[in-house]
Amino acid sequence: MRKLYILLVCFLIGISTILHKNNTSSEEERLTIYASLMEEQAIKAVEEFEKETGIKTNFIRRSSGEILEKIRKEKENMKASVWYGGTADTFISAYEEGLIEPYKSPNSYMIPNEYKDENGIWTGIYIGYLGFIANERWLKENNIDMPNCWEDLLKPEFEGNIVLPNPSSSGTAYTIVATIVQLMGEEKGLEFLNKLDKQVVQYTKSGLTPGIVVGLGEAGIGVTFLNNVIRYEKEGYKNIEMVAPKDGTGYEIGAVAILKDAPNMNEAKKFVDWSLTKRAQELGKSVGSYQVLTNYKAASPKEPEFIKDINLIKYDFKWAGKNRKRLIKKFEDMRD
Ligand code: S7P
Repeated sequence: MRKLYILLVCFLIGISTILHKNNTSSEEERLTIYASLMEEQAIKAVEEFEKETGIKTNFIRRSSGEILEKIRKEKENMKASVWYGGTADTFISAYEEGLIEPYKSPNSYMIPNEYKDENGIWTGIYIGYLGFIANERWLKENNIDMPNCWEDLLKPEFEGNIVLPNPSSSGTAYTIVATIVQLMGEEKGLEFLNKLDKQVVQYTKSGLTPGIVVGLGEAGIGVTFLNNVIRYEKEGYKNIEMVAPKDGTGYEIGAVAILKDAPNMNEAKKFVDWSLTKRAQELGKSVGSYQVLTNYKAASPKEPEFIKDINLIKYDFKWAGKNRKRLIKKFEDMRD
């Protein structure tokens, strides 16, 4: 009887080891992607990538700053292999902390130099421009003019009516901070952000949210990437309008990169190669993403054509990436 009992225990241990191994290997076979672009765009991308290559994937969508925080924690045991979408300066900060494995894709020749890092730390897949979104009905009801420049946001009529994303979590928000500091200088820029803070009714986790809050009429004014406003208009928010600040605005390059010591390195490289192709970049349009595309062969959506009239600053991505931690700390300290 005792022998039988021991045999049964051994049998059960054997079965559970086999099951565990199977689970682990099927998890390892999946390419894990952290995405900082829109959820719908990430879904579409992984579906098409799987169809074209047969490589199985998992993905998690989080704001750029949240992904940075996540990979910091996972540094000793990297769980994901690719970071797909989100603001390039956050990728630069990640590289500075040893979290990115540089990779120069054979397809990066299709991406102009100004949209990629020369050493392959990150490669650009799209471009988005910062601007204001306003609720037209709110402006009319309160007889207020659309703000046209950053200083306008400090007008008394906007007090308690502005919604911004939070730079600790959102790449969009950090683009706002870095734009203001590059435009006004550090001291004046932080002074401006301090004054602006007094006007803000809500800081959101993601840069996508201010547009929705304004569209719903819960706040009068928001700051976001203008491609999101185009999307919300198309989704049926009828009372919104947008403008890029006349005194100059910043922009994002949405990037892709491989994480340091990541599992499935070969598959990760295949994903990066794929994400730079004309076909992969053009998928965004089909799910409501209206960024300008970086592949010179790809047809960008026609909606953001107004950008030719935007007063763009010469946004310094390297500087922004290297100063991210320091500037966000200053911003947080200032708000305490
Ligand atoms: O996909 C739309 C988009 O606006 O989302 C990304 C942006 O980083 C929003 O995420 P955050 O929460 O990090 O601000 C942009 O890269 C992209 O254009």
